[in-house]
Formats: sequence, structure tokens, C-alpha cells
Amino acid sequence: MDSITLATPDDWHLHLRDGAAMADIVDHSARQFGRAVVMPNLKPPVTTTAAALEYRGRILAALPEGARFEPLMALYLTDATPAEEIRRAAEAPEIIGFKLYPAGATTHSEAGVTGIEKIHWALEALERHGVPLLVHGEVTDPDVDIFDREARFIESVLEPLVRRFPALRIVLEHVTTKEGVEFVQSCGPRVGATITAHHLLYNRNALLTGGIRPHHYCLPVLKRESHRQALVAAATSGDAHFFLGTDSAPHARPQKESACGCAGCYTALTAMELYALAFERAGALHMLERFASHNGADFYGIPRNGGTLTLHRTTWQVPETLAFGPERLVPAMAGESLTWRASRRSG
Ligand code: OTD
Ligand code: ZN
Ligand code: ZN
Repeated sequence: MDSITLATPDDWHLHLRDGAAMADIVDHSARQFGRAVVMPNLKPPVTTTAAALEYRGRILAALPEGARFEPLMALYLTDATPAEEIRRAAEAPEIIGFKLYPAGATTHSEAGVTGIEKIHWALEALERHGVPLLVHGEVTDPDVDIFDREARFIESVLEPLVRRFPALRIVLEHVTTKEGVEFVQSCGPRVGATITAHHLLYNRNALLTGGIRPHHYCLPVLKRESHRQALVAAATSGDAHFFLGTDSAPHARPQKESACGCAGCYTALTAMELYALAFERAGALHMLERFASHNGADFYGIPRNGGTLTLHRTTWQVPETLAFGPERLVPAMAGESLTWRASRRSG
């Protein structure tokens, strides 16, 4: 097979940042994806519909002339999100859902939720208005081992939440464990999960092989091989619970290559190439379209994209660095060779 053509895919979990840095990277996503769920963890966080609509305007303004790309905005849930804000978000077609960050769980999550019981009324409002809840699924208790935080979150927070709010639509974002996969599979169609390319391609050895590898550091942290295999099996199975979300999260090179480096992998430049690599290794390229182009739209109840994206089989080298505002950005697999290359999508 020398090329594969898919219905235009979507990225259901993306960090675009803001300002000059965003302007340098937004087209990497727009070239490949028709739509993306844009995460609200800016500083300050995007907590209101008004702020999200302004941010959306800046994203659209940063696109190259003629590029079409639809940002689907997520709002940042806090202990103090007013009921009125949930109603406003529900009425705005540009807003796709609310993001739950347990306070301190990941980059720029300080303003997140400090206890799930504090937002029960907000979850009721989301359920009532039919607005999805997107979840960063890790406990933040410093006594819990960092590799166990997702599994612990599922048993202590997510499972009770799914039971208590029987109509709430929930996405377990960037699932990284076998426990996460099995939990989502055990739920009905109102619970879904996104899977990143880096968690499909790497296990935790990638962090520490031959030296410490800051560009493989992300949250949730890479897990052991058995978990990676569970993610690959879920993504390539065609199961409608699972869909593409890159969690591409750029940080300038000095912030990554540091004594206390930031979490996040920049995968957007080569997103579909990386997913194609993971699916091909699993002998499942024919399942890529469901995962990348069908399941997410079906979960959110919005039409699948028109248009197509074609990947060609050709060997090429990923650039060492990219422009990122006043700094440089190191993309995933910098300097390495890839065997698929996506051309700009049509339609
Ligand atoms: N994980 N980095 C970031 C966000 C994600 O948890 C996430 O969604 C980021 O830099 O915004 C990361 O490692
Ligand atoms: Zn997250
Ligand atoms: Zn993220």
C-alpha cells in the first residue's frame, strides 16, 4: 500500500497556547484535522464562554489565508463555576464541553477542582443541559505513586461519578492504563476516551533509555509496556468508545530541557503520521479511519467531516526544531525518520 486516504480526521484533545507561539503552530493541526477540541489551560484559564469565544477568534485569526479549521472550545471548570456559565456554554454552539482538571494534576491546573464533591451541583447542571464533561483522570494525592494515579482516580472518583450522574456524557481524556481502557469498555456509549499517539508508541522506558529524555515527559506519565499494549488494542479494535486526541502540548525548548522540565509532547506536526505508525505496527491500518475520523464525531453527536486526508508512504526526516514565538520547539521524533507523510487535507 503506497497511500491511505481517510475521511478528514479530528483531534479531540489539543493544546494550542496563545499569541505568537500559537500563530507558529496552529497550521500544523489545521493541515491534518478538520476540527479540534482546544484545551482551556491558558494562564489565566479559559473559564467563561465569553473568554472562550475571544480565544476562538484569536485562533481563527492566526490561521493562514484560506485555511479552514474549526476550534471546538472547552471551558475550564473550577470550584466556583457559576450555574449561569453552564447555561451560557450550553447555548453556544462553539463550546463543546467543560474540562475537569483536578487541582495540581497537570500543566496550568492550579485553578482546577479541589474536590469532586464541591462541583456536584455543576455536574448536575452539565447533565441537565447535555454538556459533556472532559476529565483529566488522575488523583493528585502526593502519597499515591505517580504511575498509579490514573487507576486510583478511576476507582475513587470516576466510577462513583459515572454511577451518580447516569446521563452525563464523560470523556476520560488521554487514557494511559489498562484499568482505564477496561473501565471505559464497561460503560455504555455515553462514556468515551481519547488516546494520544505518544501513549500508543512509547512505554515508560522511553523516558530513561540511555539518559533522561525530557521530550518524552508528559502527564499522565508514560506507563509500562502492558498498558501501552492495552491502549493499542483499544484504539485498533474499532470500539466506538475510543477516539483520537493528540494531547499535543508544546513547551519551548528551555522549559523542556531543564532541571525541572515541563510536561507535554509536541506531536501535532506529525500527528497522523505517528498514529499511522502505531496502527501499522499493530497490523491495523484499516482501523485508523474509525478511530481518527468517525468515533469522536459520533460520540459528540456531530456530523463526520467531509473531505479527505491522504498519507503517502515515503521516508522523511522530522525537523530538529520548529519556530515557537521567540523560542524554539522540539517536535516528537525530532531528527528521526518517519515512513508515512500526510499531505494537506482537502475539504
Ligand atoms: N499533559 N502537558 C499539558 C497538558 C496535558 O494533561 C494534559 O492534558 C500542557 O502542557 O498543557 C501534559 O503533559
Ligand atoms: Zn490532561
Ligand atoms: Zn491535554
